[in-house]
Amino acid sequence: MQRSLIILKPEVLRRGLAGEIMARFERRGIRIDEMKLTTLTPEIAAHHYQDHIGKPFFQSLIDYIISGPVVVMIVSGDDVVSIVRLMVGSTNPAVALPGTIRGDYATSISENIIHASDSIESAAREIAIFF
Ligand code: 3AN
Repeated sequence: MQRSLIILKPEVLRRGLAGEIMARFERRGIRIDEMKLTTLTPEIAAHHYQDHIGKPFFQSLIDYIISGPVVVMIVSGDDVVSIVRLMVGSTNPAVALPGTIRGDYATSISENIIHASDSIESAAREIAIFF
């Protein structure tokens, strides 16, 4: 049984899409183990996105993720890391396939609606930051 960390980014709550997106995971049979509504501090956001420190989009990434409340979830299930990544779709919504969350709800790479851990190791690191 694997675990993954999902963040529904600020526009999800601004646009009222949280229930719709969570329902996709529930319908797929993915279990939500923990969930909280929170507003990230710049420090927590930078810790979470530590791999992107120094990249040109780093500051806008932080400014965006702290711009409003987010929903943070731990989900679990067999192969949940890769299943969730496939459901989320490509980082760049311009090439995310219809039927994926980014392909259905996002158009902008800098505001691409959702974060999901990209490996079992990242999931463990990220879960320790938020829970
Ligand atoms: P993913 O979220 O698909 O794992 P990462 O980890 O490469 O993608 O990037 C983390 C976040 O940084 C993305 N969700 C996106 O918001 C932002 N990002 C990534 N690449 C770019 C880019 N070229 N320009 C602007 N923002 C970006």
